Amino acid sequence: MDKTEIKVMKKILSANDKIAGELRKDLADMGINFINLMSSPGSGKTTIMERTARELGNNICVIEGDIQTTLDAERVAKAGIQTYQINTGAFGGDCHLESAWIRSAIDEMDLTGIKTLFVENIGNLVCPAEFDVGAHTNAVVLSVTEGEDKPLKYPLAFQTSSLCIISKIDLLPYLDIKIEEIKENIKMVNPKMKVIELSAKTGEGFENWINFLK
Ligand SMILES: Nc1nc2c(ncn2[C@@H]2O[C@H](COP(=O)(O)OP(=O)(O)O)[C@@H](O)[C@H]2O)c(=O)[nH]1
Ligand SMILES: [Mg+2]
Repeated sequence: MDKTEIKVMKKILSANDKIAGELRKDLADMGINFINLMSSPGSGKTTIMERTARELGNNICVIEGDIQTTLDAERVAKAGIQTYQINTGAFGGDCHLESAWIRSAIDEMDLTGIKTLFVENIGNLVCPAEFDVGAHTNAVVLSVTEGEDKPLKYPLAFQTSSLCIISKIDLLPYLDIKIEEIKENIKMVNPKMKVIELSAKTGEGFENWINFLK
């Protein structure tokens, strides 16, 4: 019984990985950089997307992943860029996005002139890290309100990412959190991680993210 379950899971993941690999190559051939943002709910992904859209304009587009609602897509669309919402509620409420769904989404989008495609993955620090969506860069967002220990508790999201955005740094004066300890914990699970500290609210440090994208 156990063996059958493992076999099925492997099959799903290998099918996902195959499509992810093709997607990564196809987008690179089209000159499009694909960045997958992962984090727990509320760490500031959509706010980062809104500010990025206002700063970089319409050569970027966003696929929003949520179990329910088009709220995030509506927010980012208001910032003036093409958005597409994937809701997993209709097909079982999955807590992650898969590469085949990204493929279907981009087939319906107009990628003319697009330089960067973002995916805002479903808010959750566990499942999205298990599924390769075909991105060239996985980025994990960790807000300063979440605690120093999260990289240690949810290592996979940090190990499958090459960039960590430490967000909401404008809140540091009001918190007891030690940002150096967050960074030490990030380095402990992923010594190669690039770290950018920013506030999408005040714009502090945001230029480092924009420079990274350019
Ligand atoms: N103080 C502060 N609040 C922020 C910042 N970024 C996002 N927020 C707030 O945090 C909440 C969740 O942000 P949202 O972008 O929806 O997070 P998401 O669930 O990761 O997409 C909202 O109330 C935002 O206004 C920030 O840099 N500083
Ligand atoms: Mg969001």
